Amino acid sequence: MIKNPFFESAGRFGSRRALRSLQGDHTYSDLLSRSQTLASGMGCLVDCRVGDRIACLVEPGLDYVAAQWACWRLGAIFLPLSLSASPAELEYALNDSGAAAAFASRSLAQRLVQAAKGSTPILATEDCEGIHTHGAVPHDPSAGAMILYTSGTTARPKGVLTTHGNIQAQIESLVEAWEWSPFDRIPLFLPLHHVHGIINILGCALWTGAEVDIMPRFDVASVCARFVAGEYTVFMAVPTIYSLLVSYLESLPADERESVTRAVSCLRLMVSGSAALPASLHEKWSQLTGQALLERYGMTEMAMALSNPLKGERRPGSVGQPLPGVEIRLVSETGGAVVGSGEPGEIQIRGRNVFPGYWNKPEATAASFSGDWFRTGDVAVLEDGYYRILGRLSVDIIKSAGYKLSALEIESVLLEHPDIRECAVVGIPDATWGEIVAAALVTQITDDKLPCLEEWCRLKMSRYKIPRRWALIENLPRNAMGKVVKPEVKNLFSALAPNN
Ligand code: MCA
Ligand code: AMP
Repeated sequence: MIKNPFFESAGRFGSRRALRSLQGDHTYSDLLSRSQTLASGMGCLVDCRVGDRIACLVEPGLDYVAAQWACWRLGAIFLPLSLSASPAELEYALNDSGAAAAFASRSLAQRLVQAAKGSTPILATEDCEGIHTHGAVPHDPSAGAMILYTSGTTARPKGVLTTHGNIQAQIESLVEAWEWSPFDRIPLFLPLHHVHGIINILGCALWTGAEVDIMPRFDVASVCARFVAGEYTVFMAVPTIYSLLVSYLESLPADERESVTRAVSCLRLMVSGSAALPASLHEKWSQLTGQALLERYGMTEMAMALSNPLKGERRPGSVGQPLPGVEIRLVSETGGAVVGSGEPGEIQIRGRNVFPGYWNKPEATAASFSGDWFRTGDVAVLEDGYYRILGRLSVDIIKSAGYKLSALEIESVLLEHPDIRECAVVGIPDATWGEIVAAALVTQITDDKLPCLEEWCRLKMSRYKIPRRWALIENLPRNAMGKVVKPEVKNLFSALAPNN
């Protein structure tokens, strides 16, 4: 019987340390046995069938990995929920995925109970100590493995389904390109409901027998202290984090700064991705640390597609070349023809890394493919053998702190507020956050009541989606067809003083 490659390699790495976390250190054998226990417990508590979706709201650490592997042992689809999701967002994910059950750390279970409103059984991972021996499910590369929710050009997020075969292709491509080894040690502070944390960091590390230092959140001072202690060989983060690191380093006395930058210069690889890395930040980081950041480009629907080389020129402002196993073409936005070097076109991707479709959304799936090519909605140009991202086809997609946000989704939530008549949400450029969410409102809410509106937003959406800038206006700028002119909305914010 074919076994999941994760369990096979974990078996080989046995007593090597896999995770370090606030809960202690855990070996690969610990991961295997805890995932076996959770699978037994889950199998005991719910009648789980192959292909069932199991939602998990679990803090980063042993139980997160064990829950992922337990789902796979049962043949279920792992659905990691966001720790920062609002009750409404959790409810949407449970309902849209039709989750058979949801597992949570005991401290988080109450959030799920509220969100599920009795329609999904909620179980605490701590209660999964069952003795039920589930039948071993053969590993099927074409079977669903994971669903991640992504915000896009629709008002509601879509579930991106990936198969075991996709995950294997995504990880093997990165392990080869970036030469992962069992001697690598990497910190993990990114959220574990997105590909960057799940595949690029946790997945690649555990696939190769490396060590992951799990932190509950990004804390710039602790990360720098660990650099100095020589704890890492590899580092991966979003551009916002490099920007926060630069500000922190610049605030340190010269001798302390020097000890951090010297330590950073010893890492074998530092990667940036999830959003555009400004060339100025790339250059600043090189000046400070001597490290040339490796920028890569990816998307939830296919994980990583393009990367600057491990060996060779890492060009600031560019995302490099296709990763192993990934095919790419650029297609003209107007004529639909494949364009050549030097001409801009939509990035389209083909390969075993590309997902089969959105969960239960055949129309959205059909619209996102052209034959077997996945249409990313991002526009790029090929220059001297390197791809450079120019922007996105949709003005309604915002990238803030590495999170992909949908302006339409935020607008539809704001419109649920009884005092908001009309609204338009845009992303405005920001040196630290990439873009900041800004909302123009036609409303009777006054400036002094904006903190109450922000409180209301917290119940409805993740903190990272809440607008940071507000413009209270009489009418939204519209064209002759009555459509809101988003570039004009953006301009409103350059004319206004910041609210906070
Ligand atoms: C936080 N703040 C913000 C934002 N977020 N301000 C503007 N815009 C924002 N988006 C402010 C808060 O108001 C607060 O300010 C201060 O920053 C600290 O907030 P906090 O929530 O504590 O921030 P944090 O926890 O330090 O988070 C920053 C972060 C986080 C670590 C950069 O946003 C993060 O983990 N981002 C990465 C997301 C990610 O992994 N994306 C990958 C998905 P004040 O103190 O004044 O109140 S994309 C993907 O997976 C694809 C496949 C790919 O290509 O990788
Ligand atoms: P997500 O769906 O959250 O996985 O975000 C994917 C999107 O992030 C892509 O479609 C791009 O718009 C953006 N992205 C990822 N990496 C980069 C990068 N290096 N440069 C510019 N945009 C990026």
